Amino acid sequence: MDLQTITQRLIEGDAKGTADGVRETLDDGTPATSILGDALIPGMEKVGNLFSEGEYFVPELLLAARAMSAALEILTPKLEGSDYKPAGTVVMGTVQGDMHDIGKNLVAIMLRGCGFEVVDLGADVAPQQFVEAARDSGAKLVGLSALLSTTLPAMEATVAALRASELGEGVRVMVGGAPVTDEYREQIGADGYAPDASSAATLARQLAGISDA
Ligand code: B1M
Repeated sequence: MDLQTITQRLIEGDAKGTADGVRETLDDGTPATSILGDALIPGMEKVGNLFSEGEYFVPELLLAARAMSAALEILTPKLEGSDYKPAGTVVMGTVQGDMHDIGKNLVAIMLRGCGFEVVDLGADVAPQQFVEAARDSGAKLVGLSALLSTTLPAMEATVAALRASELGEGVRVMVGGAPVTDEYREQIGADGYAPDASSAATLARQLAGISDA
């Protein structure tokens, strides 16, 4: 099956068709990273554009998100299959007020794939929950995701809560998500920004002091 057919099924919110297409394409020998980057992510981008243009509404977004989750369930073991050495623990979550978790889940998959243990707090996570999870797990790295411009202040509040806690500067904070920029990262005092899941994995290794050289 060609990748455009998978993209089309995702845009139509056809979870079973998307999952069947992913399975078939993997069996044909297409790499999981290509199915993700060349079929699924462009599909979600198109869904976002249709929503912005008033062609799609929340139910269509939900159907597409469900199809994406079905596809990721199949792709996850392939994306995680890598032989990096253990790299430490990362606490991950989408910030308070924000329910978008697909991008955050992808970042978590990539981090696990390059050897991190990930404590995934899910979506709509309060600043204090990040602080407690970092303290309890001993993580030296915290990853914050935000997809709404209205939840960027919650990202800033989370960085502030981590800095004000006993963890202080001892924990490194990485941020990402569609409305986040490196300029914003600097403004809120986070340590690193990554625009996508694969650069998030590279950044995490840098922040954890692991050289890929
Ligand atoms: Co909503 N939504 N949504 N939505 N949604 C967006 C984000 C939006 C851009 C759509 C649009 O208008 N074009 C818009 C935000 C506008 C803005 O704030 N600027 C929007 C809106 C407005 C809303 C609601 C307010 C709609 C409403 O109710 N009227 C509502 C808010 C609910 C809430 O959160 N409180 C809402 C709801 C939803 C659904 C629940 C229906 C669903 C989410 C389901 C889910 O996640 N389980 C949904 C979806 C699916 C989307 C779009 C279509 C797709 C998001 C997605 O999954 N993208 C989105 C439009 C778009 O993004 N094009 C949209 C695919 C994913 C792989 O990409 O998440 O960007 P992304 O993650 C990337 C990078 O950003 C990066 O790596 C990832 C992988 O490469 N990254 C990181 C992400 N986190 C990172 C962390 C890192 C590093 C990199 O380090 C820690």
